[in-house]
Amino acid sequence: MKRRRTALLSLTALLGSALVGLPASQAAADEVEQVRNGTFDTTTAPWWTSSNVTAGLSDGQLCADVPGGTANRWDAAVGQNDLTLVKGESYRFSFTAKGAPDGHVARAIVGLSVAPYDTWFEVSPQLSVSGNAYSYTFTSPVDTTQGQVGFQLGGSAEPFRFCMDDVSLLGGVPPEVYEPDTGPRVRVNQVAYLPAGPKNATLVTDATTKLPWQLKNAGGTVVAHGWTVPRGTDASSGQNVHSIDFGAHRKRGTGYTLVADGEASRPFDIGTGAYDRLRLDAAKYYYTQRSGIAIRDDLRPGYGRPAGHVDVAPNQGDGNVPCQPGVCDYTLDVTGGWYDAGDHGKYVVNGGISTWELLSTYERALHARTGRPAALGDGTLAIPESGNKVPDLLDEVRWELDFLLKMQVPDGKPLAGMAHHKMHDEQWTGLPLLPSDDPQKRELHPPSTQATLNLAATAAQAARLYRPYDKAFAAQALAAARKAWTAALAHPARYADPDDGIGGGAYADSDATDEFYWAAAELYLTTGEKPFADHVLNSPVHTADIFGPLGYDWARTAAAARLDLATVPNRLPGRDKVRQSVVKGADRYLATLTAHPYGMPYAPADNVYDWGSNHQILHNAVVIASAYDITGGSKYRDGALQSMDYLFGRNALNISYVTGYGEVDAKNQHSRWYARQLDASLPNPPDGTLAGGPNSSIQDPYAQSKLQGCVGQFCYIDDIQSWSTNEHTINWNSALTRMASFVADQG
Ligand code: 9MR
Repeated sequence: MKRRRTALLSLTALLGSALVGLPASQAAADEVEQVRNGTFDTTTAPWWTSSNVTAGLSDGQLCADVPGGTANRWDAAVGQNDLTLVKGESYRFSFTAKGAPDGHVARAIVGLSVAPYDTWFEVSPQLSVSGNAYSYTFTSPVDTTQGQVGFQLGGSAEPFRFCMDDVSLLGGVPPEVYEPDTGPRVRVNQVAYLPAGPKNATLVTDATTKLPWQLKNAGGTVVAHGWTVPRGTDASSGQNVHSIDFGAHRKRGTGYTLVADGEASRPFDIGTGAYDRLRLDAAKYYYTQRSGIAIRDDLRPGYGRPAGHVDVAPNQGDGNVPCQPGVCDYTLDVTGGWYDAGDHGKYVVNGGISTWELLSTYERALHARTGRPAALGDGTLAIPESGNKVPDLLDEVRWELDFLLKMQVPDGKPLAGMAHHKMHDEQWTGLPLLPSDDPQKRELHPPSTQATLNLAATAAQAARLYRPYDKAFAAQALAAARKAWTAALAHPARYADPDDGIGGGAYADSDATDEFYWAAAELYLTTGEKPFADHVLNSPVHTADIFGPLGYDWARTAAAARLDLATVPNRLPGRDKVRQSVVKGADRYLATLTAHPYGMPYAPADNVYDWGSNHQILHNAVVIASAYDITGGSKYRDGALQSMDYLFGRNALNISYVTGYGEVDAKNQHSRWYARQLDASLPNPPDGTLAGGPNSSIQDPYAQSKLQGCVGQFCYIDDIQSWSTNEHTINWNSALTRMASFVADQG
């Protein structure tokens, strides 16, 4: 309704720009309205609707009747085409919107009006009857005259009425300066320091000379004091920082604060209880990720939900899944397994590393000096299988292993014995969407060498660990592993297509030598057979320097082999060298940690934080922890413990990246069903869910709208729309489970 000025340049804007010190050229850019008739005073033209939507004027707004029963957001829409956007220019996208009844979602996008319909900015606010005003700033990644503003309204079972007004796309606005609220400048592990462990903190300050610090107990009494150590400018944050070491104070307690430079830290504990709880919570994450089974509310209060993908409409089910067109002529029952992340896809590659890491958590407990297998034993995780006399962690992982085995190409079919790379929806779905509400067709994607070797490695590892509990399953797993190994040798270079990223992630990897090494190592550890030992010994990966700054992950799996060869008892010739290589890797990560003013074993080249950096930090910590398991050297134990501080708040954003832990925690992780930020009737992720963390490449539009130009640690935002910095996944929580278990064992 309201009239807008175009080419607006107000005095306050000028003054404001002068105040924040923008260059004159930027301050003087004209703000130009791109949307035509966003105010709906006399007509709805030139706005279009999809054919199933009826729109008209109502009280100077555009109102649309949206049908129920469509599958995707874009199945019902209102929009305007032929908008011009200029690459690198910032736009303010604003509108008011209402929806009746309450609770429906509009996906508001700015994108390309023709195929491939790229989206440059999107938000999915939940609408209310009373209405809200929305305003966002983003920077266009392209030059185009075929831009579109769209309001996608489909995907609802029920019809609803949508009204909008004052739709504007204003070009030439100053890029938004997003200022995260980082709280007190004294940064601590907000969860807990172990009484006998290291205790370090970081102070953000302008001071360049040492400052006094005080440790106060919950009653405010000073119980320790000392001096900070100036550390200069920290590359990972761009901040001038000091470090504080208060490790000499060992008294247990809650509600401690650390005071320096006139600021008091967020409160923290000195104790062990939090890590006993975290070990369980991090592993309990997997039950609520299960596909193919109803989640029981009595076991996870607030998280009960119907079974997903069990052939009940609107699901198309996972019981009878065809391949993508032209890929195969059979269907497979691939029910079960864990959903990968905030999406409903199931991927063998990523399932593989996650399975390995959870099994390794269990296997470490069997062999390490501080290991306690009972801590994740029967009855610890509150899962349906608790009480069956099998360790709960093995029961949980079995849910995924059974799925991985189902992904193997059946005998008699082309590529028999290989594993399909992944299975997921044909198209990406919107948020929120419970697994049981996903209407998309599910498809198997081509088999790959990497998926096949992930299956071989994890099934071989499973064979040795489940043998005491289920001989038949152990034998089945080993047979599947051998078959997969043989198939991979016959097809050593069938890689997943890096462009196969519609409806699910690509998980592409163009090097399988590390997966061959890993599968051979697991087969050797389980069978002791010479051909597998020979493959390990002849692999160039066996002697390669594999503990680089980035750390291992789903695509770089050599460390899985090296760590297991070093820590699981075996008679591999030259095993001492293998153990030394792990200790050498740990020494390097310790050196990184010691040099880092935030005390973490992660300093990627050019300060480029990787997708899921939080788990890379944990993985580097796993190498340090393994060096402790190998040598018993206390510096490795302390380094592994200190690595956790960053994740729990000793960081530039002063946030704990684990839901439910720390005074300020990440809790809006990108997820289709823990989507409380979009729908108040849904939960946040369960306690113990790790957020991906800072990602310098900020691939999602929401992060791009807020974090452009961010430095390292700042490339993160706790918003459900930020899938590139704030998702949760099975392969990140496995790293958390692995380290939480190590830390709990040191208490
Ligand atoms: O974690 C994955 C990251 O390493 C890749 O670079 C990225 C792009 O392929 O995909 C990430 O994994 C996502 C997957 O593709 C789909 N499910 C959610 C995963 C976590 O964001």
